[in-house]
Amino acid sequence: MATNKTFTMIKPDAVANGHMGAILDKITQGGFKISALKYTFLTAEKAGEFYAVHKERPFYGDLVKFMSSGPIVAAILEKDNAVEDFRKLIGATDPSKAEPGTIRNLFAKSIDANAVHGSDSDENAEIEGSFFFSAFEKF
Ligand code: 3AN
Repeated sequence: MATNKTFTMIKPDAVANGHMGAILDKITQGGFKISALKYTFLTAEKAGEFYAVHKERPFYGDLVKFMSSGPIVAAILEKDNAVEDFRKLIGATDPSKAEPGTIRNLFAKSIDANAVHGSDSDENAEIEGSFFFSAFEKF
């Protein structure tokens, strides 16, 4: 079976609430290999660029403000069927609708502060991973 990749961020709420280690553990226990990892920070400008696809949405301004409010963890993850399986592991965008045991069910408080990001397609996983990592940082 083909191995493929997805991209994730542990968002400022989850980092601030001390869930970084627990979330990385759920990711590795879920069968994902960590191909790249970085503890970093998005400026408002960089967050705006990352979420440019949502520019017209009413929550865009708040999303950019929130994503630049504190440090984040960025990672590229590898697994068969990575994009779909990771979205299953994190649960629905709105944590109140996320299945029990999913990362958002366990660690997220609201639809905007929802603990983690997960790419929605192979194509976006590649674009988002390359936004954060150079070829020398992917293993
Ligand atoms: P997901 O992260 O589950 O793929 P998207 O791509 O639809 O969700 O939305 C990107 C991010 O925008 C979400 N992770 C969430 O932080 C925020 N967001 C999405 N929908 C809303 C909403 N209705 N109100 C506030 N924030 C939202």
